[in-house]
Amino acid sequence: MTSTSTISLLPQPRQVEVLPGACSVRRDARVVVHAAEPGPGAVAEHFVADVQARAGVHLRRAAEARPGDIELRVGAVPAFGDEAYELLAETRGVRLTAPTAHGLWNATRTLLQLFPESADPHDHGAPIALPALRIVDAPRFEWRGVMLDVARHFFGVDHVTRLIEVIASMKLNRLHLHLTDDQGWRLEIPAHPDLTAIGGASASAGDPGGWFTIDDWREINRHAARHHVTVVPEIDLPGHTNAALHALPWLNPGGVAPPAYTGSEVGFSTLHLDVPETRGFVEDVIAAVAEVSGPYLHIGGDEAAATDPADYAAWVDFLHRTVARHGRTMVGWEEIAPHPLPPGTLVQHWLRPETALAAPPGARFVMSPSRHTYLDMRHDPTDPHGRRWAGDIDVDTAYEWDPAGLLPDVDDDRIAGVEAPLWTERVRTFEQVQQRYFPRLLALAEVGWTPQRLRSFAGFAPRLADHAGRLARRGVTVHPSPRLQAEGPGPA
Ligand code: TNX
Repeated sequence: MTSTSTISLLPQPRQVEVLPGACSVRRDARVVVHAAEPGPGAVAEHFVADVQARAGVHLRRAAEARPGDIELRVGAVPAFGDEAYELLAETRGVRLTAPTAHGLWNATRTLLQLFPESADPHDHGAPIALPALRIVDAPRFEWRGVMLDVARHFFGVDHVTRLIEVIASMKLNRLHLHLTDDQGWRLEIPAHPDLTAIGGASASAGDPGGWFTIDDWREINRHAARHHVTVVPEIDLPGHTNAALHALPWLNPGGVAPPAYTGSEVGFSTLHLDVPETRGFVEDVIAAVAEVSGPYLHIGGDEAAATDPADYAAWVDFLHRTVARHGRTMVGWEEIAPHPLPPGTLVQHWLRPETALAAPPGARFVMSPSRHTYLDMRHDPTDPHGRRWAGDIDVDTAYEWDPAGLLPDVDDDRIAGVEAPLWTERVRTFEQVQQRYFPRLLALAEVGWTPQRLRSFAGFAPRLADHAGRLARRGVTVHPSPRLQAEGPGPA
């Protein structure tokens, strides 16, 4: 009989009950979907491709289950929310149940983690052995995010789609792309082609720029949707706007454009509400982004030190009205908090709890405390690439915090979730992007998913070492944290 300690799932599910016997999936098992809607069918299709890639086994699809099959059912489960699921692996087959396609997706991610990594693709006879168990699971938070700053250094569609695949395997479900900053503008806005043609050409350290066309953007959003990840576009306003001011001289008082910026200072640029073209420009941008994006629109709002404080209040008012006109939920960095905001606005906490806490009662929080989630920080003193202003963040520091503990008197229902930002002033290659994310995103995935009472670093460490190794074997670059080596076999 299997014991729970040999089962290595990450993030840790709410309930895992080991059942007697064993579950084996025959190589002629079929994947059966009981649902008329396309969502569950697409999850099954994806799962078939994942099993092929993982174990070299081609499972077929079927409409009626027989013993030994893997069934996906849409139905109620004894856990809360849209993303909940139940996974039953027994001698007579595997059954996944969830109220939504997203829940079934989560169930298939868990099931894939139960598959042996070493299933021999040439062994056509032997069934694949899984532990027999029942899992009932649901996430603590709905927002489990990763941010990539593509403005300081640009990373293209291939890199972003690969990142989506990796984060989705650990049930992270938001990808926030920081699309604009002083150093570059990275999303085509059809009404203003110079924004990208000129504003997209530069990057930090004088490195090459780049940008997403609208077609690229649609492709990223489609790829993300297939992986049950929601893309959150950020247009940083009114500060962090040198690239726009550089590209479009008429946004500047006096009409003279500043030069392109390739340094690492912040807080020196601003758009101007008293330049008559500014509002129309921002409306064009928000309309264009809303048209090709999902339910959220992040308007930045951080570090607007060059914006007159009275103007800043007018900016927040203008931005939330504009975003609401397009039916989107506004997200902004915590600096927007001390201003009137419509209910449902998401305030992203990063630096000062007291600033975030000034938010009106209807606002909710995305927790990105720099001390635990800023992945541009060094892992540890052996890490040559990281920054230091928020302290070293090794994987234990990334793990050992409670999102509900940081804002006094705010409880879980006002916390939408967690997000780890990666600022890229000094991150020049996709290899370095991965090295900054991993293994720390494995910690974030569990912070966002697993209830606090079920979490301890001691319980996490062996699973961390195991899953960091799995990532490395999939070709993902993982920083060789001392915490991995201390706990057993880490990445090769
Ligand atoms: C703060 S966090 C910033 C970014 C920088 C980052 C560097 C936030 C909202 N703004 O503009 O890139 O620090 O660590």
